[in-house]
Amino acid sequence: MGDTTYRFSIGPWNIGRGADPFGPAVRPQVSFDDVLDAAIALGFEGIQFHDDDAVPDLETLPPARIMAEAEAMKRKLADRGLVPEFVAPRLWEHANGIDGGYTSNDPAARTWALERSKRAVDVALALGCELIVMWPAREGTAVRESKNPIMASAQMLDAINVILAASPQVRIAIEPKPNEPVDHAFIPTIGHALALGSRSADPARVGVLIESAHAILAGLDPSDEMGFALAAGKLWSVHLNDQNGLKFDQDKVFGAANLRGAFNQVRVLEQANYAASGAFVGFDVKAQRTQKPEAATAHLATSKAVFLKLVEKARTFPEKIAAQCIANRDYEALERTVLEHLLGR
Ligand code: 3MF
Ligand code: MG
Repeated sequence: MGDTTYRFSIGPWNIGRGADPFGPAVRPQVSFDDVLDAAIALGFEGIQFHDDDAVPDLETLPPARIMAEAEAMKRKLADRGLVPEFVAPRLWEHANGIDGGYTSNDPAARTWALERSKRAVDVALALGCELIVMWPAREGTAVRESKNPIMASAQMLDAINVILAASPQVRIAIEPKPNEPVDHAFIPTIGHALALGSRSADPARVGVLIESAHAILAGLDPSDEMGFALAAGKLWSVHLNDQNGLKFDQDKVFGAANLRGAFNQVRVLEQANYAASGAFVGFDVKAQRTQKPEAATAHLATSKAVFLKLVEKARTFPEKIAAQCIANRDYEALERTVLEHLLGR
């Protein structure tokens, strides 16, 4: 079992304004500097960026300005003792990415997506960070016949290779999600992501970021998805959160829907000594819409507190008793051992 200390990270989108598809924002915008202050206050060391979180308006700025702003952001983090964890090209909010980026049916949009991704690499390197997160948000279909999945898979592979070619330093963590905003996404699971990475120009530089809720939405167990990636040495970041079954992406507090499922995610991270790898633990959690502005970071504090409690639960798990149960093929006894341990008998 691991005995090292975890490093935690957040993204500015985790302190949101409470907008949902049925109603507008209900809280004032929290400035980026206030996000950094909140990160420090909550004990989060890593900052996750979309490319345009690091350099707002990067679509309209000349390359030299983009670099200057990214370098200024690097200094801003360093001054506060923070580090950049990753940069994700945000293709899904721009008008050009309306039908996806890399797999858009519009060739001009595909070119734009590749160019924007190369720019995200420049931003990452100027920030002093080498990890690019690829969340293929709109790379998929609402109308199944609208795209050719064979071609789309080749386009996703090309995109990975373009990013790898942009710099020998850069590594890619693919963050798969099976649906939302699209109906069917082209890289729905960790298996798809790792298979695609293994066919890339440099498989050693392609890994994954696992979001708990995304695995649940795919009908999979997040801890098994993590185990699969860990066994391959490919789990380079996590977005821990929770999800109440097959609904819209809820981004609930870690452990809020399934505490035992959360325990098993922490346990597999402990079993692999994830903390010692230096990779971050991020929480892709959303403040509830009802949350008042002054308490709009409570979901992050709770997620971290639950995580640390579950680390204790993993480290004090009665391994010998569990091993006996397994040796006796007495899984009912194992079930009870687990439940009693979690309940704090
Ligand atoms: C998707 C992600 C993010 C953000 C998303 C929110 C890297 O699960 O993790 O992108 O959550 O962009 O808008
Ligand atoms: Mg996420």
